Amino acid sequence: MSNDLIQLEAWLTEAAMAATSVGTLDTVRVETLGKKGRLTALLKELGTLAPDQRAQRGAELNVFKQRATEILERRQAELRDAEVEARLAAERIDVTLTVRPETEGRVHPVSQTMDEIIAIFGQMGFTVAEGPDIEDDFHNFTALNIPPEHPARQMHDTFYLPEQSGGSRFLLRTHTSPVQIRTMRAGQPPIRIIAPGRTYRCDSDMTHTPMFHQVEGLVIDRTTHFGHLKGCIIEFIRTYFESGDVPVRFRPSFFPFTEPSAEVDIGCSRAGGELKIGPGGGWLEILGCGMVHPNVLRACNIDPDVYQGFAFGVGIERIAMLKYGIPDLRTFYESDLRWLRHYGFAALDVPTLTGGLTR
Ligand code: 2NL
Repeated sequence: MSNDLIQLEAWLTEAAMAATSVGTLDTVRVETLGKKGRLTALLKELGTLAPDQRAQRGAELNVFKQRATEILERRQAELRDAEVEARLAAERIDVTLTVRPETEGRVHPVSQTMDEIIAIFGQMGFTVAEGPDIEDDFHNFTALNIPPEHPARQMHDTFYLPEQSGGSRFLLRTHTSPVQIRTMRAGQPPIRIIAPGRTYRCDSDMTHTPMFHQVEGLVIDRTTHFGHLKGCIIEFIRTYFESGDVPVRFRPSFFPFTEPSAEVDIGCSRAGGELKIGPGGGWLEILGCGMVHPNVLRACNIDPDVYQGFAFGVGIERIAMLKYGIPDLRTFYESDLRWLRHYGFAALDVPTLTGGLTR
C-alpha cells in the first residue's frame, strides 16, 4: 500500500477512536468517504494517471475503501454498545427497595358480611335500596300490618324520639322494612331490592345490642310465588356459606307482614362441642321470610289481586358470627383493636362471586 494511504489509514484509525459518539463518528466517515471526502479526492485524481498506473492505483484505493469501511463499522458497533450500556445504567431501577408496609386498618366483619350479601343478591338481579334511620310510625309499623297494640310498638322495645307538636313521635327504625315500604310506594312492580342497614331496638343482653344490622329483601311481580322464595333463599345460603350441601329447612311461623310466613333453619353438627355448618342432624335458625301480606301491598297502593311477592329478613351479626366463628355478639361494638385485627378483613379483599367471596 502506498505511503499516503498508510498515513490516511493511520489518521482514520485515530479519528475513529477519538470519536465519542455515533454522531461524531459519522462526521469522520463523511470526511473520509463522503462526496467531498479524502478518498473521493484521491479517486478523482485517477483520471490524471497513465492507464497502467491507473489500474494499480484503482485497485489499491478499492482495498483502502474496504479497510476504511471496516474500521468505521467496528468503531460504530463499539459506540452503539457503549450508548446502550450508558442508557441502561441511567434508567436502572432498584427493585430491592422494600414494599410499603400493609395498611393497618381492617374491614369490620359486619361490613364484610354486608358486602358479601350484596354481591350474592346483586348477581341474582337485586339492587340495593336505602332509607333513613329515623322513621315514622306509618313506615315502620302501620304499613307493615303491625297493629297499634303490638308489643313491638311499646316504649320498652322501640327507641322513640321526643314528641312533636302534633303529638306524633319519630323513632329509630326497628327493621329495614320501611325502606321497602318507601320503594313500593314510590313506584310500581316489578320490584327486586335488598335493603341493608342499621336497625335499633331497646334491648341489651348477651345476645342483643341496641343497634344491629339487617338485610331485608323484597320481590314483587305478577306471578312471584313461594317456590321462588324457597329457591332464592336456598341459593343465598349455600353461596354465603360456600358449601353446596348445607341442609335448609322451612318451618311455618308468623309475622304480621307476611302470610304465609316461615323461619329458615340450616343444618349443623355439634360434634365434640364444636359448632359446624353442614349436615350433622342439628338445626340453627338463621332468617325469617314469607309472602307479602295483602294489607302491606294495599298500604303501598299495589293491587294484591294483580301483584304478589315475597320478603325476607336476615340479621347480619348473627350470620357473620356463624360464618367466621365469632363467639360473642357484644364484642362487635367494643372497638377493641386486637379484636378488629383478629376478625377484620384486608381492605382490598372486596367480595365478588367470580373472585371469591372470602379469600
Ligand atoms: C326476621 C324476619 C322478616 C320481612 C322480614 C318484610 C318487609 C316488607 C313486607 C313484608 Cl316491606 N315483609 N320483611 C318478612 C319476613 C321476615 O324478617 O327474623 N328478621 C331477622
